[in-house]
Amino acid sequence: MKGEQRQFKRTLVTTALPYANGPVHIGHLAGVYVPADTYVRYLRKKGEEVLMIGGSDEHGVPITLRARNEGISPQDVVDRYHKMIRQSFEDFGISFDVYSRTTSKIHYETSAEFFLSLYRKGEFIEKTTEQYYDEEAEQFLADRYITGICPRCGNPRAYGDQCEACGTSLSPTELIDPHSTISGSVPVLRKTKHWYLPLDKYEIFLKEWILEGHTEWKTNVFGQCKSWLDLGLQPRAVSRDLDWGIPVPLENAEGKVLYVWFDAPIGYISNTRELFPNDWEKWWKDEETRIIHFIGKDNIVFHCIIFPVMLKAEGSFNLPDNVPANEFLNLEGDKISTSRNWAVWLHEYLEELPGKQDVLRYVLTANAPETKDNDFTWKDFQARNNNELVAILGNFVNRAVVLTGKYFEGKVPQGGELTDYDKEMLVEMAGIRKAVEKLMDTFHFRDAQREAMNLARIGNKYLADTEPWKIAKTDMLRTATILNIALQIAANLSIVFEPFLPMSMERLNKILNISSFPWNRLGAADLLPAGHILGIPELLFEKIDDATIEIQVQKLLTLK
Ligand code: B3M
Ligand code: ZN
Repeated sequence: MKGEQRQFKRTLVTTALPYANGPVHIGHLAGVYVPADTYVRYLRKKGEEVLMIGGSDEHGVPITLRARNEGISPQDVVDRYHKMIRQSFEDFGISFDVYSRTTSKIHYETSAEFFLSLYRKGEFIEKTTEQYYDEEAEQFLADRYITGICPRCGNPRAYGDQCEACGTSLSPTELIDPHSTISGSVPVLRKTKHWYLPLDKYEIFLKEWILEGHTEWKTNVFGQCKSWLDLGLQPRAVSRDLDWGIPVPLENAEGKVLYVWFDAPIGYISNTRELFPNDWEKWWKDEETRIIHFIGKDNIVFHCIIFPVMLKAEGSFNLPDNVPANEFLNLEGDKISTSRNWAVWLHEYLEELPGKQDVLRYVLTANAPETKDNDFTWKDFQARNNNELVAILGNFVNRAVVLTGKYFEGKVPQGGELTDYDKEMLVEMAGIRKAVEKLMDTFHFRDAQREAMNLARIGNKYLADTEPWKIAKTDMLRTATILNIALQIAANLSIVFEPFLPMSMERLNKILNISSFPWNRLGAADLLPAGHILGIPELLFEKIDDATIEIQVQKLLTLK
């Protein structure tokens, strides 16, 4: 499929499954869930068949680490955070069709079946290697459970997989003077058998599929894939010696579980199955379905290389059509970090700035790390709220509705003849649909939202230029024409902003006394018929003052 655009009948959107080892923060929203939700709402509004899959990733070492630190079971940890994460997403209007979890029964079954299907095809290599074992705790040690001195920089607390001081990725045997974090003892090397997925066998296929077949992928994604492929791929273990995870479904595999990155992407499939037990396959196997994975940049290799190899090896699944991964969002100039508590947590945001979900959605899209890392600052948050949402969008809509109340008793007036300026205005409005679609279809949500705001900006300028409050003194027909146009613009804004600001646009629809229009009406100058009675005017957004922002800034400063 080189170069040509394929036509698809339906779209499956998956969103990275967050680890249930902590709550979610603005970095999660900005990188994955806001763009995915915006995209899905846009497709739904266009009347397309689309499914949005989410869920919590409940396996892996970070969860067992937290459980150990808190003296509770891994199940307790994931129960707590799964609930919290799901609630935060719901609060921010992330409109999953299913949000499930990787400890579900159907996920255990689906993952085991998937593993067995590859196993029976002879896709795995079985290999015995030496790994660190804690003789006191009587268990093999995951890389994160081993600390020692970094061979590069001498940091005494480097982990078996990475030194966080100098950023080097390590393997546990490189650590000087290694210790187990479980018992503190010095680990010994012991033989252990694991199953490996031979990624190298798929190198030629991957090169053709990505480097030739998907040149349209975002450059940050394409570039990362290319450098992995240029370096050459090695077989990867898909099992671990751990007591938390999905047991390897084979005889003589006691104490072995599937590697979290093997089972987690299968979670997308399990959750589709959970939603449509009988009809799930059309979302994964029908060639008229396209799959889009929304993820952050640290997950690119898993979604563009490893999971596709798993799907390809299994043989009956579609491969992703696109993986619009984002870069990272920083906070006030520093990397967001769960362990240092350097984050804006969604549940805290909602407590402290109640009702302002759409403001955050707006700011995160306006500042989305689409092509490079970006920074969230509270000052910018305030400025975008006050200068854009309040001063442009909210102000325009309010003026149009209030003036109509004042001069035409809240009824859409019948306009008269159009001036050249009116006509120009309407032509500009008619052009917005194509412009926004082009950006949305290529995952440029930041520019798409800017284009939407531009319509409000044009509307404001139109009112400022035509000054209906002055004209009303002498020419009611001209006033009617101007306000009719302004109200049509307001109704158009409710369409174009709905994917971005769903809660506020629901309120705008109430103010305009309309139910939401389908996407293909965007650009029309006859959305509101003359005589239509508007609802009660109300401010869409309110100013955020310096004191409110100062509280947030101070809260972060105490963490420094
Ligand atoms: N839980 C990693 C992460 O949250 C991982 C994503 C899984 S997606 C299948 O970054
Ligand atoms: Zn180091």
